[in-house]
Amino acid sequence: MRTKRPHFLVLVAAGGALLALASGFVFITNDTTHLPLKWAPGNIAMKLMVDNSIVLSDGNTRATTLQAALQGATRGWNPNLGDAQFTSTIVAPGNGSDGNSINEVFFSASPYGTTWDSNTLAITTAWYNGNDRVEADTIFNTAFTWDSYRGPLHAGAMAGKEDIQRVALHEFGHTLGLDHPDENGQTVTAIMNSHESSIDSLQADDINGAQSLYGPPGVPANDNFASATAITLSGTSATVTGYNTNATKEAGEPNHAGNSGGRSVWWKWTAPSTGTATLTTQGSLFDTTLGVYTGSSVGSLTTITFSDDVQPGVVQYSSVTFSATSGVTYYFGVDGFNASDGHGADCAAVTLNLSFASSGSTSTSSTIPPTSSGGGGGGGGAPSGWFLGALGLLACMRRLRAKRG
Ligand SMILES: [Ca+2]
Ligand SMILES: [Ca+2]
Ligand SMILES: [Zn+2]
Repeated sequence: MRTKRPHFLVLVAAGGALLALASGFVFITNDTTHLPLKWAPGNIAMKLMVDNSIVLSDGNTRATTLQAALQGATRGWNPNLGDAQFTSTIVAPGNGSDGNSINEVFFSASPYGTTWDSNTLAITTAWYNGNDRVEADTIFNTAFTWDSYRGPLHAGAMAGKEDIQRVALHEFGHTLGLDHPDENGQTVTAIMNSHESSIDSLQADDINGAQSLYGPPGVPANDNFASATAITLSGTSATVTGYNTNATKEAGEPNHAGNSGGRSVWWKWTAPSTGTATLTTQGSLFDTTLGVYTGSSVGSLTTITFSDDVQPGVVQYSSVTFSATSGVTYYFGVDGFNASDGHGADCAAVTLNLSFASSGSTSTSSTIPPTSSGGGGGGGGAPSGWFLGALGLLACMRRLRAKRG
């Protein structure tokens, strides 16, 4: 079902297995699955319905400064994204349409018939289908005087002028799926903070956030079974992270959890003794599948166990418990669920959590209950470790408030 978000629910990484992702960045999420809303791999086409003739202070037009924010080799989002790329088309200035499956950027005095909050510079809409973003329009507020420049905000000749490019970098971060760190309990230097500032370019936290959704450029090192990354326990547990963006499925590779998948990555672990191992993908940012195998080549594996969703369609991470034998190497394949919607397997940052309880010298055949994954928050049926909070109506970048007396 195609849905327009009535408001944003956002999550922050909180404790336990999520620590590896606990930076400032936060995501726009699906209310049911609590997973980030992101674009399927491929191009994100943007229609720039803005002026392309008047030259601004930095030599750009409105259209080309927006293109620099989207695609610029040094300043734009594209060079940082692994499996998605913005494309853009410049057309005559005009007004977009809400819900037409076209990503439109334009200036308006009344965004889709609503009244601007006086401090709001721009907004970005969010339509989604499942965990997939399907439309994002960005609208700039014509109540402000717009230019394009670098450096300090409103300084010198730029007094009273807003910088289109830094606001665009922020809004296109919303397009990608990022929300406001500062309004979600995070203190970090980021273009994604809710107020404009002298920050005029993407910061490390912004890039880390986007790459957790779209991966860094390139193919993950543990794409192939033969290149599985070894896991070493620290005490009785280990948490490892990676990406399955731009990963592939090999010839002869099994379907993990019975799903065709298509973007698998691999880890391996040799049991230090005989006991019970519990493995989950909790903290991964997409709908995972997980398989545990033994064997020496991808085409002749023995399946030990597998998992798709902890709660189908709701809690979409995977969890298995299996009996491990001392000295045996187990292979863990993590793939994305392939919903056969033409986008292939889901993909983003992977978190894999392993815990192990040795049965020791007094081993019996009794089953040791799986240990619960760490993490705070969580009440009311929400998956442990995810923290939810509510925000206002639309993603926006607000103007600095007037100086207090
Ligand atoms: Ca539209
Ligand atoms: Ca693979
Ligand atoms: Zn914003």
